[in-house]
Amino acid sequence: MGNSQATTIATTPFADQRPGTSGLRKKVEVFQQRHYLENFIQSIFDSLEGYQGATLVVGGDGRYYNREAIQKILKIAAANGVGRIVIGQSGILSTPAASALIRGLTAFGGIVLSASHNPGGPHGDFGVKYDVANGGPAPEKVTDAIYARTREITSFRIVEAPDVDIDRLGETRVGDMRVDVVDSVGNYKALMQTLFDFDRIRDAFRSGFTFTFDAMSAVTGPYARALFEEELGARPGSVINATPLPDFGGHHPDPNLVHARHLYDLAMSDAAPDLCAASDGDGDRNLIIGRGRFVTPSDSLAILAANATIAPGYRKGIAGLARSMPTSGAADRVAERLGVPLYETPTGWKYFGNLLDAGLVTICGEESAGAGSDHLREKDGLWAVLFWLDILAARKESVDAIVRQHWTTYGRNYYSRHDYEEVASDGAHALIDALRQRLPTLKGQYLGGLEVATADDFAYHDPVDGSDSQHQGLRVIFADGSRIVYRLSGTGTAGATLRVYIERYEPDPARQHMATEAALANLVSLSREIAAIERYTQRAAPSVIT
Ligand code: G16
Repeated sequence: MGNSQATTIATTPFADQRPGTSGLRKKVEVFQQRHYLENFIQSIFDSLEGYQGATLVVGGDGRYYNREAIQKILKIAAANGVGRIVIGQSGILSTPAASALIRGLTAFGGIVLSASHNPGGPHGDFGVKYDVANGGPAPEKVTDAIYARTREITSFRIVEAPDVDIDRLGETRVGDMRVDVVDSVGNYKALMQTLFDFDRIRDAFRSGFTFTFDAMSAVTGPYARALFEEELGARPGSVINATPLPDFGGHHPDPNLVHARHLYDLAMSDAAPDLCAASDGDGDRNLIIGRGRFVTPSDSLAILAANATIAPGYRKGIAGLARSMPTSGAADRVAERLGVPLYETPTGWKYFGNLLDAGLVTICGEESAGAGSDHLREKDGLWAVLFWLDILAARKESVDAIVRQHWTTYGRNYYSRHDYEEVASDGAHALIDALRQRLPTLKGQYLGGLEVATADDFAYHDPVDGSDSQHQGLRVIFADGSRIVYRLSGTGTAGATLRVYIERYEPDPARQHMATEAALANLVSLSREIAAIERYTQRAAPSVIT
């Protein structure tokens, strides 16, 4: 059957297909509406040029609707003249593994099916993200074009063909298009072996280093087993919740102190392993907790950067660091000491792509539990865990000792994020609008005893392609370097989520061991007052604190 047998099906646009921080994320029921997914996929093709005959990578985190979506994508891709699609076996590819595969195959791009750390299942979330040839999320100009297309689409093209057996490795065809079902893990594992000293980590495990990795019934299970247990010799059973489930076992696959509380409790108990770690639904986030010591994502980024040359893949040094604006300034101090530039970008991994491609940045990361490097163009959960393992194996010190020593050298950035989830969208937008208007008046004022040094609406100028992104978060920066940042999440699927990021820098080693809540108490109450959070959201307290 050839592409000539592709049929054109009439459709009508949906008004709500604007990609967010990381692709289009909606409830499964929304994606299940007739032609909803078809419209979006066709809009991707309609917005691209030059994909005919080319290779695309397709895979997802295995969540509910992954398999059905893949079959539809195959048929639409074939009808649009794609040359070849490479799929992870059973439709499984972690987000970083998809990025690595796109790069490894020099593919045209890829379609990644995931709603990341959001819950799955028939009433959970689903998502579609388009990755470009560098293996990273499509930049804004591409997602804007896709969105514009979704507003005017009138038809999509699809071939009629039997479903592909995506569980069986090997080559098959859909119409004229070649389909290769490949091992989901091998390519990624090989890449990790080039970056870290596997022998050193193996020695550490042989000498009794203890480790628990929670795959949260999500995509990293097979990768983590292959890497940690089979390759590196961690004790069998070190990887828990290792089977990817379509509903993540009913859990929220978000590796933070709320949804991975059990891991935190384990790490704080007498039975604590040397390292506890976890990753999220699609494998790009990470959680690091040593025995008795939680490492904030912002600190983790800074510590990886400061110790980078320990790992063989980074021995040559780092060109520069990047962090998203709301991420703490801990990495800035490392960059300063290393004498390399630090780039501050808007929230969203896509903003790191140009910096990495241009070789300006080697390591980057975000407060939202993401870190990564120029080895691919997504954040990478298992990479971060392997990096920590390699550093721990080399330094032969505990996580706690390494963190404390880091603070002594660089100072500590006390940091916390308060999320007001699923608040009414109108109220959340009104809060941001009202605060934005007041920003110019705040400078020089004393609030809660602190002088406001600057208050602005963060805008980013991409030094590589010259593009500008406005309205990326409201910042209130105090004279002592403390900061409160407000922005609305771009990844939620119900109502709006207000994120408030609170940070205070403490250079004095004698004052670096307070509880975070106590260290930030004044700023936290200030954060509520400045933006009148309760008045606009009817919430007296955040739903999640990380
Ligand atoms: C995505 C983006 C990240 C961002 C995070 C949270 O991560 O790739 O860059 O920090 O969302 O974004 P927001 O604050 O807008 O909700 P993931 O892990 O959800 O793909």
